[in-house]
Amino acid sequence: HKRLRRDQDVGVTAAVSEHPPFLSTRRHLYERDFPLYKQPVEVGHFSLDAKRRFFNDDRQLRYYIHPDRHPNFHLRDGYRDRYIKRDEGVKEKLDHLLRWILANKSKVQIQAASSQELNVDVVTWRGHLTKLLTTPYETREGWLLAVTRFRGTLYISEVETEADQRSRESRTQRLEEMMYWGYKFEQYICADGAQNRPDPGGVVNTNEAFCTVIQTRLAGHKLLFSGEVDCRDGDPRAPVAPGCYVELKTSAEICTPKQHSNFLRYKLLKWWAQSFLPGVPRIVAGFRDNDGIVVSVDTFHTSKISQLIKSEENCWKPTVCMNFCAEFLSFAKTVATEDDPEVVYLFSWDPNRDVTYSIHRNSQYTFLTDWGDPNRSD
Ligand code: 0WD
Ligand code: CA
Repeated sequence: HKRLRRDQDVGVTAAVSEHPPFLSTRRHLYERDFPLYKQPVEVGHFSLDAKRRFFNDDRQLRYYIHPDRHPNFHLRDGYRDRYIKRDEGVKEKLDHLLRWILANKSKVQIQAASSQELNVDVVTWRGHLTKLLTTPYETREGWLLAVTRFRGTLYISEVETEADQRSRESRTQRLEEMMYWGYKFEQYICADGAQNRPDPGGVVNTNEAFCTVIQTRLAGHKLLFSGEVDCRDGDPRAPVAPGCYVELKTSAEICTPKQHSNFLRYKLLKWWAQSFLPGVPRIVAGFRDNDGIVVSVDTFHTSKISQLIKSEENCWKPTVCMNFCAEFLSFAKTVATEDDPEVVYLFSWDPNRDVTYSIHRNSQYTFLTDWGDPNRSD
C-alpha cells in the first residue's frame, strides 16, 4: 500500500557549492586515530509488550541464566505452534524512541527553563548507527537513511530499500524458520527473574522487547540512541547498565578454516559494532548445526574482539568504522540545514558507491510531523 506522492521531490543529488554533494566510503580515508567515543551512559529504558504496546519501565527485561556445559537446545522446537511473529510490514520508524523522549524530557532537555531544545545532536536507533559503522566493509546491502532537523537536533530514521523489501517478501521457508532460531535461543538462555529458570515450553513472541536509551558522544556529536537488549547479568553485584547487559547471538557452527575466517571478517564485525555502540560488554553465542541444534555456547568480550581479528589479514578495523560514522554525521549536519519536521534529507548508499542525498518536502518520507507538538500528552 504505497501512499500517494504529494511531494515536490528534488530527486537528484543536490550540488552545493560549499561542500561536496557526496561522501566517500573508501576505507583508507578513515584510517586514522580512533575518535573520541565517550563511555556510553544509560539515561533510561522502555519495554514493548506482547502486543507491541509501549511502557516507560523495564517490565520486559530478562535475566541471563548460564547454560549447562552440554546444553540440549533444539532451536526448531515451537516454530509451528508456539511462535507469534511481529508484523514486519508495520514501519515504526522512531516512534517508540520519540515516545520515550516525550515521557522523559527533563532527562534530555537543555536546562534553560524556556528551551525546547534537546541537549543532543542526533537521535536514532542503535541499529542505524551499526549500519553506518559497518558501511566501509559492507559489500552486499545498501541503505537509505531519512534525516530531519528539528529544534537543532538531527533525527535519523531508516527507510526500507526496494531490494530489502523484495528480499523480505521473497524469503524462503528455510530462511523464515532460521529467523526464529535466534529468538528460540534467547528463550533457552533467559528467565523472567534472576531467581527463575528459562521456560523453553513457552511461546516465543517477537513483539516483546526491552530497549535501553543511551547517551554518549562520538567526536563532536552528542548522541541519543536506543537499542534492544536481550538480557542482563542476574548477579546483583554486576555493574550498572549498560555494563550488566548481555547480547545473545546464534551462528552456524564453525568446521573449516574458511568458515572461521568468514566468521571473523563478517560476523564479528557486525557483533562488535552493535555491542560496542551501547557499551554492552558481553556477547554470548550459540553455535548450531544445520538442524538447529546448538553444539556449543561461547562468550565474546566486546572489548577483546579487536584482538581476535588481528591475526586475520586485510581485516576490518574499529577505527575505520568509528571515523566513518563521525564523518557521516558531520556530513549530515552540513547538509540538513533547514529546521523543519516536514523536510527529509534522504541519504542513500549502495556498495561500491559514495553516499549521496536528495531533499524531500512533505513527502512519503516525512516521519516527525505527528510528534511536533511539545505539549502533546501521553
Ligand atoms: O524501523 C526500522 N527500520 C527499525 C526499527 C530497524 C531496527 C529496529 N527498529 C526498532 C524496533 O522498535 C526494535 O524494538 O528498534 C528496536 C531494536 O532496535 P536496535 O537495537 O536499534 O536494532 P538492531 O541492533 O538492528 O537489532 C537488535 C535486535 C535484533 O537482535 P539481533 O541479535 O538479531 O541483532 O532487535 C531485533 C532483533 O532481535 N530487531 C528488530 N526488532 C524490531 N524491528 C528489528 C526491527 N526492525 N530489527 C532487529
Ligand atoms: Ca540478539
